[in-house]
Amino acid sequence: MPSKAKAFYEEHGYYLAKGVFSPAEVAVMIEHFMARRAEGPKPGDMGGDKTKGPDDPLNRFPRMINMHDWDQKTAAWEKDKRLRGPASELVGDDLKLSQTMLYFKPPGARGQGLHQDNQYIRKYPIIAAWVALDACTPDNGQMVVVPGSHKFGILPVQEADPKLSFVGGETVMPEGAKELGVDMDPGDVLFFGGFTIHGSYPNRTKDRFRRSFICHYFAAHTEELADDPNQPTSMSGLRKKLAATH
Ligand SMILES: O=C(O)CCC(=O)C(=O)O
Repeated sequence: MPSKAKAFYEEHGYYLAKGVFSPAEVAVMIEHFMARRAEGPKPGDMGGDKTKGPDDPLNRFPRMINMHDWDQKTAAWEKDKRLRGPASELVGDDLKLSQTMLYFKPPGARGQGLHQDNQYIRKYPIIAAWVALDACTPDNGQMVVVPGSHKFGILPVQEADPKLSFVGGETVMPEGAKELGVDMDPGDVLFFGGFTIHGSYPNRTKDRFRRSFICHYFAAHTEELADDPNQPTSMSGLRKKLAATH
């Protein structure tokens, strides 16, 4: 990894590594995960609006989580030195796996409201390695980051717009936050930290998936994040607050 990468990551909260996986490797991943998806439901699947059935594309292609528990290929891929090596250097510590995920994001699928991963995972530091399996552009709901947002620490959460986001919460944007869409080619990897605001908008294409294989790692030495019930900074805290007030 170039030595400038760590300085960039520390300044901006993310780092884009180009061409980490070859087109042939990406093709193997796509074929593998499409076949596993076609097998039927898997533990922890997260789909779309259940009332819409197959009309919500995310019910046909739900997000997979923690495939490494039941899929040997995922268990090997999350250990790939090209993911773990830079992630460890960027976070400045050894790593432990937190979770693996596969977003299929088919044509017409909603995105995920902009958030910080530490709003879900309450230990820090953590780092994500987000592997693009398709070309990612504004049209198909590329990743969006808010450069420098990691410097704000953990931020409050609010309800997300259900027309745009398949999950219910999002970050309350800090003053002056500027979003940046990240163009990626298949095989590129986006590394970002647990405080970095990121997410994505819907896939507005008719025929292009935006698939991504994602590994989240804990640093070996983590601290717990506390929450404030009056102004939650966690998704679970937001859910509790909404249940009490709705
Ligand atoms: O792929 C997306 O749209 C969001 C992914 C995400 O939030 C993550 O990897 O932490």
